Amino acid sequence: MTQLTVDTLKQEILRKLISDKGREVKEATSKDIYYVLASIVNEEIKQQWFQTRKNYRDGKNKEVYYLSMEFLIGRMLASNLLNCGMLDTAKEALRELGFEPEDIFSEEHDAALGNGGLGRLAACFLDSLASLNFPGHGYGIRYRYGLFEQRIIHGNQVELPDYWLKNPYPWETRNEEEAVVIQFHGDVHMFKKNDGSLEFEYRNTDKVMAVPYDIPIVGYENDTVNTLRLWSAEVIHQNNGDGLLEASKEYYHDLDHQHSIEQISGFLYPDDSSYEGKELRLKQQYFLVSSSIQNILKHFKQNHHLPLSRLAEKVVIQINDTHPSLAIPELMRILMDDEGFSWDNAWAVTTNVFAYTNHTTLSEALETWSEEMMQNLLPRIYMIIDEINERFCKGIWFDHEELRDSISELAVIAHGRVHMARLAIVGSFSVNGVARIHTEILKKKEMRNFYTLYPEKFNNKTNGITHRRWLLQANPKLADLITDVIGPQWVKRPKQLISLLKYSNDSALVDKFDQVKHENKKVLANYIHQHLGITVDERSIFDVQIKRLHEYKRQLLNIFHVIYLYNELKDNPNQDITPRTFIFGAKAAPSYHLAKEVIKLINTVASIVNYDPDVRDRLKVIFLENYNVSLAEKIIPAADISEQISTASKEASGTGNMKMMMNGALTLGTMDGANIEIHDLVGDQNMFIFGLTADEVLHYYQHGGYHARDLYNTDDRIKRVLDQLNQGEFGVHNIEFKDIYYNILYHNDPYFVLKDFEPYLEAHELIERAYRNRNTWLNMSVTNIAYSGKFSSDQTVQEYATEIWKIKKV
Ligand code: T68
Repeated sequence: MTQLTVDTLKQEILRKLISDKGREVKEATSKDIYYVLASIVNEEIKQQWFQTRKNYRDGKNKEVYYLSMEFLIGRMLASNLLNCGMLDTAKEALRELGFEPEDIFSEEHDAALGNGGLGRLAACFLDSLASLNFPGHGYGIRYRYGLFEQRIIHGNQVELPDYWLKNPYPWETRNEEEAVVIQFHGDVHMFKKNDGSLEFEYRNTDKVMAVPYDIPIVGYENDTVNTLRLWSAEVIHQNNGDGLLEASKEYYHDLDHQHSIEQISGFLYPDDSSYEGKELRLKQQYFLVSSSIQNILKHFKQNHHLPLSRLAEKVVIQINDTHPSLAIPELMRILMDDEGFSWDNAWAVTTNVFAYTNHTTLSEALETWSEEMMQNLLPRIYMIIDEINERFCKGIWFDHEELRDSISELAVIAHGRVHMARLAIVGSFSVNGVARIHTEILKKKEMRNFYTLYPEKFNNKTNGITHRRWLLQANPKLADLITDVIGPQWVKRPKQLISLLKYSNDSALVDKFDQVKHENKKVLANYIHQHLGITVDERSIFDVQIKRLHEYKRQLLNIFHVIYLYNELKDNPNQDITPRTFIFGAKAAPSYHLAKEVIKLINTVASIVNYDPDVRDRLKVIFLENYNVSLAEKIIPAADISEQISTASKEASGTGNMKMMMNGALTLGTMDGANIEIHDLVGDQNMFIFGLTADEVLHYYQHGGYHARDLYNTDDRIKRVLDQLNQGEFGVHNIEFKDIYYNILYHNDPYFVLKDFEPYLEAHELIERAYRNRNTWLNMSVTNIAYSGKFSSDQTVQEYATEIWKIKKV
């Protein structure tokens, strides 16, 4: 990219302020500056974007397409500046013009087109693909409303619509000439052709236009700019004047029709790990895959002068969870009905193109659709799935006698439902989990029959995060310090962070790490003060749990411990404890009652603890509302403790654990997900592991759980906390938290909160002791940073590229 200096950039900003906004700098708002700077960056990007597309058009490369219902990209200005090599220059220029860079960056509304880990992973992967010069692109949906905005009102979560497109979004380009038509409903007619083959015709379908909006994905200082293509649903307008009179009679009907079509890309479903069988969601899924597959095939034909039978030589499609798995029958449909392939030839192509990533073993998240709904909405797709199922079941019956009894657990269609994970496994050449333990559970438990059938398909790809956004951009002070100590090579090769180990005992040096952490904590403390009016002690331990609210993630265990600490302080007001600040950020799915109760509990505890004079600032509870990517960027650099306390076996991987480790926080966690792989690297001495193992949890489940009530009856600390909830001590009118109380005692504590309570307390005591020994603590912290390079998504994407996608760098 062209190298602008601070002065030339300033001049360019001033010039554009006048030409675009008609303003001088002294009249300019932060928003003006934001748009002007974004437009300068766009000019830098456009040339490289064009060049990258041109390179890909020469047809030499195999390309990967990442299909995902979610891309949680957050804000793009700082990240694009960073990747263009302009971030420091831009910050300096802004300051010289009298603006705080952070104020300018925060003019951008987060693009919250995702719920949590799965969507953020997709965004990190795009960043890594571009930064490693891989030809790889994302396909998703341009939801008009992203994930809801969360407000906390009297302690309760209230959801507001996230109309993120209120102001123009400077990173997108509408690309009408690439629009495609998607068909729903209708009837399928079958004809026999002269050669005996079948022809299919669709009649009376409802047609929808999919219009792509393209967002550039800028690689880090390498001139590669890939594309994230987001589809928007629109009405197909007929502007030819014919029948205008007729049409005007249908005015209201037409508006209604338009509304229902636009709803397809209207909003993101806010459930991160439970699934509701809503027809609109199924429409969204088919809308995404049909537009993407049509587009991929069009480009294949344009760029590669090869027959479609050789598609897999140039195209690989990764499907992010089962949500886009209708891409499999969609490709079959196009190959057979439009391109004249036989079933066998179409199947041979399809099963060499798709690879599927599983992100969860939670049963409530497994997608199944009613056969009836599928048949009505997508009649031809349903026929194809039915045929896939028939052939698959026959294959088992004849070739795998040992699995005959399990056929109903394997069948793609069983008991009136279409099982999307089964479809994805059968139709893909690769099935991967997202952390070692997760893949093992898939193989041994959740998908064991499929593993018997297709052992060669199964593989692990442990998740990763982009160190560019989560360290360089979010924590520039730490990044600079690291570069001072070990030189700049780690930026391109994050595994070189390991050289920090040599310095982890150098007390003068670790002091500097301490200073950086302290400054970051101050920044967060200011933010907390500004937003909640609460003063927190920046020398206290910042103990952070930020993630979606879910029972299995056990925010409840965390807040129970806080209540316990509070009780201790009330009993013993002069106790000498290390001050603690417990920081939470979490959205609950709007219909998830218990999760919302936990949010209310955290806020209620906060409202009591934070104002109790007995506590004297030794304990603070902070719930930061509207947790999203840009808030994460503020919190993570300031974390001392990273709470990763899911019920073992439940968290497929986790990625917040990696982000906080990379920023020097110590993990307090169960042996679950990627915590285990963090533990492999840093060992017991550099993290705080507690609680049941996955094997123990699974064993309990097999034997009907454990006796939660016994613990309640025998452990006074537990009894006291639970009774406080039941008796309304943390609520009003005695009724407040009975649901939580009942769920634990009457549903037998399904997530083992009480069972892990004591070990969790003990781990916290170890933390308190460790924090008092500053040098040991800092040594642990630097050790964590040193080993965190393994969790760069560059590493993960490299593994996908060589082991699954078989693609090469351009
Ligand atoms: C997460 N899954 C996993 N799902 O829970 C987490 N689900 O352990 C893992 O690290 C992460 O994926 C990345 O692999 C999700 O985030 C969803 O958001 C989701 C959304 C819609 C429907 C189901």
